[in-house]
Amino acid sequence: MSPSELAAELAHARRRTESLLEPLSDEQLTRQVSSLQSPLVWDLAHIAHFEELWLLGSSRHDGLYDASAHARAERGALEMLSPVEARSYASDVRARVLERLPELAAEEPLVAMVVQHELQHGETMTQTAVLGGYPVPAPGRPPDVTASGDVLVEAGPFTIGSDDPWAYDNERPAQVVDVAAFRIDRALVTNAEYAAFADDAGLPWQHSSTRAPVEHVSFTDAAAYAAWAGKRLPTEAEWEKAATTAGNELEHLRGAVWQWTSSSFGGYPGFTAYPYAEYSEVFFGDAYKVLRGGSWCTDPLVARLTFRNWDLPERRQIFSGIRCARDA
Ligand code: AVJ
Ligand code: FE
Repeated sequence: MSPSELAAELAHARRRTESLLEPLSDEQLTRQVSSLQSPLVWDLAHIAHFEELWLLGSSRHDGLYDASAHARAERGALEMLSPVEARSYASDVRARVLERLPELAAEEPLVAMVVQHELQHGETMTQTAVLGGYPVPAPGRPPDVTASGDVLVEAGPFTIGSDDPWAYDNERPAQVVDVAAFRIDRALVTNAEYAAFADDAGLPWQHSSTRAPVEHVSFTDAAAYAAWAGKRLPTEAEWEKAATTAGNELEHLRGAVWQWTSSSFGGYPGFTAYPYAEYSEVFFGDAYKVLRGGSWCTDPLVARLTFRNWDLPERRQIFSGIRCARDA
């Protein structure tokens, strides 16, 4: 991408951040609404800190806005920049980045990471807004399910991952993998379907919008639902193969809810951390489960078919739902 195209992507990410935060009061920006989420003003200054660190070479706020230095639950007690200070920090960093863009264009993956980092925090901040009962960006909920039935994906090789400059380290290197035949549902699981399972399992579950995809389910809930329905969750290789070879037959691949897979988060063979191990590598192992697709508030620039999201199996604050699969 040219410097001006990169500038446009940076501006797009900033507009999303600003439109999300603009309707909120200083009190809403500084309050910690959940131990799972940072105060919104921490996210804002952290976005600026990340951009300063990776695109300008060092950060004036080392430590305070380093995600690995402070657990989310503790961030409400930190001595943070105020909303007005955080906004001016972010715009000051951005102005200096724009001056350096002609040189930075040679390091497109770094700029791509910074743009996508801001967009991903936009989704994290939207989770916070939902938990806090604050105004959230449109559409505010996933679109209704209309599809039914499933699709057979024949056995055979396909290319998983991506070597695109915008792909994260955890998507690289693209490689051919073999996948046995399987079937995958065309539709996401609806609230009505999930309610029948919850009723049987004695789980508390209430939702008025029966045709909407179920949202805010944990991995554990999703796997239990799939087993109850006589199905299973897809592996992430199955999900990506279905998405890239039969994607037009699957409803709401992205733009509705993230879809849990049965896969743990790990590096593909040949993985190398870029630009730092704390982005992906420290989360590799059995603890984290992979989600694929994208939600109603995931920016299309992030919601690539190769993009890998991850969270702990008990987490429900994310916009997560279910698409089932089964053996062919
Ligand atoms: C990819 C959503 C799991 O929020 O921990 C934000 C994204 N990484 N800042 C996360 C991220 C660094 C990441 N997820
Ligand atoms: Fe971050």
